[in-house]
Amino acid sequence: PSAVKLSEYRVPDFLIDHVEMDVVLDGPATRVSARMSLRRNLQGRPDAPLILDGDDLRLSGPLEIDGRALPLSDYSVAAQSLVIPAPPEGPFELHLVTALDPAANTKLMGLYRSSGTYCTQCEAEGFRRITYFLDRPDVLATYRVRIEADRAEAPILLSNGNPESAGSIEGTDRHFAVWHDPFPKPSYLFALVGGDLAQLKDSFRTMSGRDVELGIYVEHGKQDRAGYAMDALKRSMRWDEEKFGREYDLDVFNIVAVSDFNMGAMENKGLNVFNDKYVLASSDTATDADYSGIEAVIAHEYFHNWTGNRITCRDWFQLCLKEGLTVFRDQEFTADMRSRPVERISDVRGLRAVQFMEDAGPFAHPVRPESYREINNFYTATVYEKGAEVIRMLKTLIGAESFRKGMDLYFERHDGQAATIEQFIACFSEASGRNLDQFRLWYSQAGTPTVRAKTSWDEAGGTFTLELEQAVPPTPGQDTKKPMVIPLAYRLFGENGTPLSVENSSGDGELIVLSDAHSRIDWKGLPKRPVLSLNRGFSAAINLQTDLPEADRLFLARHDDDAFNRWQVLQTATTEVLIKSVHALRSTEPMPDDAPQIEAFAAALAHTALDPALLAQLLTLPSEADLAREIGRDVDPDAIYNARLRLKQSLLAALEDDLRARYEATSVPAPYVPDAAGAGRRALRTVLLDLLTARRDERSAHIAYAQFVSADNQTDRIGALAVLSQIESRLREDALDAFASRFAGDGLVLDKWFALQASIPEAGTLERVQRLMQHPDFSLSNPNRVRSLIGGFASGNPTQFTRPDGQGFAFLADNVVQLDRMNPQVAARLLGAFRTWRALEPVRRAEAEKALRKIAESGSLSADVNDLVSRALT
Ligand code: DPP
Ligand code: ZN
Repeated sequence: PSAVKLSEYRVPDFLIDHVEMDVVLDGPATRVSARMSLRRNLQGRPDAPLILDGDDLRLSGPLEIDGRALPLSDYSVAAQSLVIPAPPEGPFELHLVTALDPAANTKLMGLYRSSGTYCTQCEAEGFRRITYFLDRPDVLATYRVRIEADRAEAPILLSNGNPESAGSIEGTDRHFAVWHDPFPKPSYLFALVGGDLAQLKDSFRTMSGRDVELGIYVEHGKQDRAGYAMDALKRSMRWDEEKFGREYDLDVFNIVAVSDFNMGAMENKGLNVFNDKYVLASSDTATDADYSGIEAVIAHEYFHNWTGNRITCRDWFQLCLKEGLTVFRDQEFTADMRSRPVERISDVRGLRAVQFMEDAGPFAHPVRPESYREINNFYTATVYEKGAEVIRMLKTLIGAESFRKGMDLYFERHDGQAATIEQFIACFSEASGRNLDQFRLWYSQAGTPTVRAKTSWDEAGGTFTLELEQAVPPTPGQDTKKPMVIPLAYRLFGENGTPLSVENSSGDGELIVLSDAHSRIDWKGLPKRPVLSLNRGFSAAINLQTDLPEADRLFLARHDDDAFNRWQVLQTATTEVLIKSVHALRSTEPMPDDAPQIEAFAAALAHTALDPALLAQLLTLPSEADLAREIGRDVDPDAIYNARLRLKQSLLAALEDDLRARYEATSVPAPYVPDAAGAGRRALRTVLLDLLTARRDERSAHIAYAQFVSADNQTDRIGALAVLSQIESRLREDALDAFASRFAGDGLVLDKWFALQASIPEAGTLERVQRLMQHPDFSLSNPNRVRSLIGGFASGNPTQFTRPDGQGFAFLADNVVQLDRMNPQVAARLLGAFRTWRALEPVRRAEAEKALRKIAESGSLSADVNDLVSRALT
């Protein structure tokens, strides 16, 4: 398909104000009747024909306009569109009926069945697979939806909005329910569910005293796993009132968990549909990471009610308007619910591991792209996570007070509208009185800016000087870049770690706003050279290169009152040592001295007052992906793997007694509580276990196995199994077997088991993965299983996916081609593993290219896969 361009946006020629739908759920004979109240848009082209979008649709019966059948000569219909060249001039009602077979819908877009439950997914362009429509986010309509189904098969019938009526259909086993959504919404927020589901009920009283009924619907027998999600929902509702003044607006809020879902969850108005991974949790089945994932995704989808639904996007180029902002909001929520510094560290780890990689490779694109061939491929870390960083930088730049004023203005001014980034930013320039034109480059320029910082000290004048230099690397389609607005939070420390309060020459308090390519800042009248802590809390989403002397680093590791930067200093130092080791392993250079790392780790371990969650972060080495990104070119994943293992082994050799003592002191007493404090201690325990077993020998296997068998919760169990699975041993296979029989039939739990095995850094893993594809609990039609096993191998196993013989790449290529016929979105997602293929050393790079070419040449590909493969190869 040809590219859609932002510059070619045109307002719709027609508008739809209201839709009456009647959906008869009846297996392969499912029918959808839609009556749309249409009118010409006075802003549109006066003589334009009416063109409705469709995708794979079949019309059942004639088209009617205002109750009269339209002659066949007056319209043309195809699977992808319905055209009425000369519709009535005044407002009219168009009625059409489509015939659907939801069970045959393997793309999981539109109306489909998941374990028998009828459900929908319409973002971005799924509604056009249900009926012909103006399926674009700037066409907002109210909906009344009648759903009819067999009562035994689908006792639960849900749609958006408030319930209006329900009843039996006399003389049959069937029943119906009618839902009305009074808030105009774009079609991508439409949802409908019909099935036999269990319900968890609760209620919430809003800030103005209205009672809202809350419901979470899950498979029968799983109600007791939905309690945490319900609790997270109520906390989200309260938090949005307190922090953003946002109140919920319908009488009911429902969440339905389904097991086959392309994404994490979907924010349909009043009826969120979730991947069950982000709803179901119990101490026996879910890890702390699962619990915090549930908390974050429940909050994220709920927050969309205002940022996404009440104010939506004008077009899909503006996706970050709702996603970046809503990720920012859910990250703030998590920071308030848990530990702020720990949340920041883990968000930044995630940003660097995925978004920075994306920004540095063939898939790089601006936070607001300007062209796309398949919008599904733009639900990316750049739109979501970098989009959130842009909001955070905006807040840092204008201050919390102006930021809140700007948000209030945005809600007030654009409620009920489909808005743009320009309109959003205008609210903040008005609220702050600041010109944000240059700031908007964050939306249009791709690539991660690099900032080089050089410090100097003039003893005689008592002047400390910081010279800054920024550059944004070229990215596909953008060869040259302009300087960005980069907000750098900083603090100067004097002796003993006391913060110094001295004005800098740019005068912005403890904030430097770098907006030129070069800049120089002076601090005058200082008695001694201060120590600079820069980009505190990762205030700007950049690559920062500093020339901090070793002594300053040690000082900051000890005294910085910004926990993020304390972590960063240690990460940077460890990264440097590991990169030197990688070079040494690939040459005849001597191995670097890791004594400073050992000393730093020892100091962290000795710091008993430290939050265990923070200590866990401090003791976690930069990941293989982090190191590959820092190395940037000619990457050898085996050398990276060995360098990390070697450093862990020297840490163990030097600190074994301390590590063991701390490990033994860190057990968390039962019963399991999924709170931040317990999660932090458990995270630390597994990080320590990983270090304690770094010799990877039989004794190591026994230590990990002991934690595995004694665990009374899934976090400790899977933590131990993850460590054990890296050690080639009989015990590993015993533990894996025990886990599989304990959780047989529970796909969600077995996903962890699939992913762990897929990540084993051994030559036999590819065969193991192929064997596991035959496992009775694996299925290519379930996106979660595919992501765990195949995605786990491609994205979680750097040494085996990139095997120099090319078999890892070829395996992925074959599966992408096969999956593409069933579910293009899931197939395309897997290609993310190729985002860094060009940075590999030549042998692996050639094999990666071969695999990509094989996909490209394999015939009829979906738009999704075709788009990514051709971008990867450009
Ligand atoms: N809009 C969904 C979300 O990010 C994804 N389709 O919440
Ligand atoms: Zn979202």
